[in-house]
Amino acid sequence: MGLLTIIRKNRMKEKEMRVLFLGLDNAGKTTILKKLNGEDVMSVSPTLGFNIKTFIHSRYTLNIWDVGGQRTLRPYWRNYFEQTDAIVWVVDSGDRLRMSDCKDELHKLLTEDRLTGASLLIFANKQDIQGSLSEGEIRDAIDLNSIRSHNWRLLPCSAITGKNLVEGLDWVVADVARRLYYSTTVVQEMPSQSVAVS
Ligand SMILES: Nc1nc2c(ncn2[C@@H]2O[C@H](COP(=O)(O)OP(=O)(O)OP(=O)(O)O)[C@@H](O)[C@H]2O)c(=O)[nH]1
Ligand SMILES: [Mg+2]
Repeated sequence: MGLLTIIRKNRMKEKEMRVLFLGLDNAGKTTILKKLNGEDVMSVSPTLGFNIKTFIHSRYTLNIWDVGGQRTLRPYWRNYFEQTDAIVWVVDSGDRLRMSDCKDELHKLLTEDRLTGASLLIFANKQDIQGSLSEGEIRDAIDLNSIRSHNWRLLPCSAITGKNLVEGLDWVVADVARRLYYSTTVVQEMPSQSVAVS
């Protein structure tokens, strides 16, 4: 059995994914995770460092890193990039004034080598607020159509009502699993290829 096949088999057994929640401060990252975890969403305060949450979702273990988004904390985001399988970029859809800042931070993030290949889910959060930007407006405002470097998906959501939060995790798990795990099956079914790469 080739070395690559052994490594892939071990990853399959672990079925772990590392997910990084990022976005400007006040976007709703911590509130989304609390809602997903069934916690009280009314007692959230700004994250000054990071929180780690572990979810079991569709038989995968998601290790989720929720990092504070205040401007002074953003230089520290890079400390969390290593081995990231997916980025969840959370947008405050009601914060029209900072949409340009949000776009710049996202596109800067996507140039990071260590995030190459990571799946990218964009949560257009706070859809429950009247007058918030729609899905299409967010797509344009943060220039999602120009992204070629990452497999991405945009979902409108609300951390307060819970709309689309589980659907977002479903997409993350499916996209990462397709890349990390399902391709393994193909390699294992084709012995000549696994011999070639070992
Ligand atoms: N109406 C509404 N308010 C929300 C929603 N999500 C979050 N909030 C509110 O937005 C504020 C900021 O939420 P947080 O979850 O602390 O935001 P964050 O992205 O973790 O912020 P940092 O930790 O500073 O990076 C809180 O007052 C939340 O109650 C939402 O979907 N709808
Ligand atoms: Mg937070």
